[in-house]
Amino acid sequence: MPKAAISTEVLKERAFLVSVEIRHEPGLFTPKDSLLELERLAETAGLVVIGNVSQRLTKPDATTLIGSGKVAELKELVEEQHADLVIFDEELSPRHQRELETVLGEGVRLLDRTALILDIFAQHARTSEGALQVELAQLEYRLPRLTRQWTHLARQAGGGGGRAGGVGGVGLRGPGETQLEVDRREISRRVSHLKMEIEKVRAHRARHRVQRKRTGTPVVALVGYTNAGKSTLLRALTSADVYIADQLFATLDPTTRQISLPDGQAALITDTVGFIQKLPTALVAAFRATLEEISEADLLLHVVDCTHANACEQAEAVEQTLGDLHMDNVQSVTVLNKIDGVVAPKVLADLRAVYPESVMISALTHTGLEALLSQIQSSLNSNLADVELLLPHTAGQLLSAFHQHGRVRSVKHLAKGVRVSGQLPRQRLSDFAEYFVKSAPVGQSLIRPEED
Ligand SMILES: Nc1nc2c(ncn2[C@@H]2O[C@H](COP(=O)(O)OP(=O)(O)OP(=O)(O)O)[C@@H](O)[C@H]2O)c(=O)[nH]1
Ligand SMILES: [Mg+2]
Repeated sequence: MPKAAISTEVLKERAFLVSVEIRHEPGLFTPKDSLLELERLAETAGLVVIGNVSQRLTKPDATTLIGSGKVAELKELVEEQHADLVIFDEELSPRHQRELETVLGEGVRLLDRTALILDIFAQHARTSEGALQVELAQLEYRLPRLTRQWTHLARQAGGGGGRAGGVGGVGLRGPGETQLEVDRREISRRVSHLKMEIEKVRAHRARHRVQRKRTGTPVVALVGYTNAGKSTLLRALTSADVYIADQLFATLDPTTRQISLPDGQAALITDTVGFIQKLPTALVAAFRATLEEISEADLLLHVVDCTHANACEQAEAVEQTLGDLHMDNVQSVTVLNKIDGVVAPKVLADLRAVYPESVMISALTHTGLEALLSQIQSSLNSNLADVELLLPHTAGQLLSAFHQHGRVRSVKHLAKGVRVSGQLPRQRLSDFAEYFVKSAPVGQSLIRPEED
């Protein structure tokens, strides 16, 4: 029905994009590639992109970011092309936001990349946990940017679904300064409430993880750039009915399923939110409850879409985000996905040079999955060291940590302490160094065990 298709397109809001390049602060992506990504983000949010402008600067303008001449040009273009929104690829400070809104006038809404991503998150959050986290991130982002002109993209666009999509209901479009003050107080109260709720979810998840760890089942987490194929890989390995889509940030909430490794051992595999360049770490950290699933994993599978022209930059952005979140000490296997697609030989060669140990697969056609499972098994096994400890009775938390991070083989309660044998991940050995009975480097076994 072409008629219906045309009318939906007409109903879509029209977005004009602005790319800013600061000469001495080169990003991971070229401004052009970053702009292409912003266009995909805008489309994912349900907008139609009608044009763009770029600005190259030595340093950002304190008032309008792009300078008054460029702002005038932008205003003209926006009026000419009847844009409903202007979206900047760079983060706008609260001051930039205020000044630019004043110049652009009431009929045009102004967003930056972060606000756009938050809107997509709000549309895609499907669980109450996801919705809570998105709402908190949105409010924290908006609080310093609260202005009279502010309106919510999803609400304007006529829906935006989900509980988080409805957070505009706190009365952000106040008529004047007094109303703004009321709104600010209300939002601060809501932020405190959300933090408390998220803390409850986090504690619940932590308890659940401890229980899971007690069974000794290792956890493998899928990480990677958005749209890399993480959910497709989870489905290929477990037949889980997860949502897969050729759009950015299709997955927001973690899903965990069990897999069987070639030696019969079971492992749990978790799919979660993807990463993207230029996303402020503070914002990623708002997904704390979700991200803890990754930080507590025994192994990360870093999924890379090797058909993407920016595959190397995307992989680098993921590594950087993992570093910022202090998760780079968890061992990881790089998985080059989509090898059934058109892979540029140079991109593949570059990726292989950086990640020589990578495994090549196609999650779609199930190519290379057996090799991947063997790699998961050997990585999990090689990372564990056999240990025997004598923990003093006072070191209850170390015993819990052993249960949580390692595999406990036996526990014996003796007069002098608790004798535990099992396996620990190598990166955690130093936490227990004082109490080694076996497998400790000479001289480190400070407590001599009582004969059993
Ligand atoms: N050709 C090809 N396409 C794939 C492959 N794996 C995934 N895709 C496609 O890539 C797109 C994204 O897949 P998802 O599994 O949703 O990606 P994701 O990493 O979970 O993405 P987000 O949840 O949005 O971060 C979908 O259109 C998939 O069909 C593959 O091996 N080959
Ligand atoms: Mg996904």
